[in-house]
Amino acid sequence: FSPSDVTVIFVLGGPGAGKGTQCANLVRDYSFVHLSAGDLLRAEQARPGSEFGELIKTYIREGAIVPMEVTVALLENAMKEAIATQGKKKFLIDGFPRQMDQAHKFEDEVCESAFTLFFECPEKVLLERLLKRGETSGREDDNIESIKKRFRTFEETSMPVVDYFEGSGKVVRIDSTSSPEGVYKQLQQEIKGKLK
Ligand code: UP5
Ligand code: MG
Repeated sequence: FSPSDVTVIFVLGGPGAGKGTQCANLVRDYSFVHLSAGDLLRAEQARPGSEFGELIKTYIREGAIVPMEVTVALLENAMKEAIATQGKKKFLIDGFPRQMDQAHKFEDEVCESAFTLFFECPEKVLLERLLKRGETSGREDDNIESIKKRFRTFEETSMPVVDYFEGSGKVVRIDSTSSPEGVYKQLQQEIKGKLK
């Protein structure tokens, strides 16, 4: 596909900030395709015969960032498939890019982002949410050891990506501490006028 044909919005925020929850709202009310890099990695990990299964599992449990070639290929394939099967061209790319080199690779080789939605929330709140979800999620990284590592990776490696886009005035910040409904109201206010 041609980069000029598609719109990409990056969705970033700490672990448990509500990226997936709010993307689901946007998909319901606007014509977006939601692609969560984490969900794509988990699906690839579970796919029988995947050569990356073990590697992905280890990285996710350690809260580390999977080598970007794997993630960018999964995202690009999913974009191509959505365009081919649904004719949709507006993408919410959730949980990516979470390292500077990924941001450059994606914007150089796939498509430049229109802007980044950034969900801000204190770690204390995130921890509560993730531990609660961990009771039922079955996610290998919803345990206290993995959560602490995810927080560190987010602060050290992913926040610089947010700062970078902030530098070019391309970040929409949303406080995601309140209820899911409250956050969504604020989100809709902030992006009014930004959506074609
Ligand atoms: N919840 C949501 N909003 C709430 C609110 N306002 N009030 C109260 N509760 C709220 O929400 C998390 C939980 O909180 C849910 O139970 C929800 O009901 C509740 P969710 O919407 O799932 O938050 P989200 O930000 O999507 O949290 P998630 O856990 O998915 O974030 P992560 O960034 O940690 O996970 P992700 O799946 O993106 O990545 C997982 C791992 O994959 C990474 O750690 C990494 O190892 C790997 N990865 C890569 O290597 N490369 C990538 O590019 C992407 C991922
Ligand atoms: Mg998520």
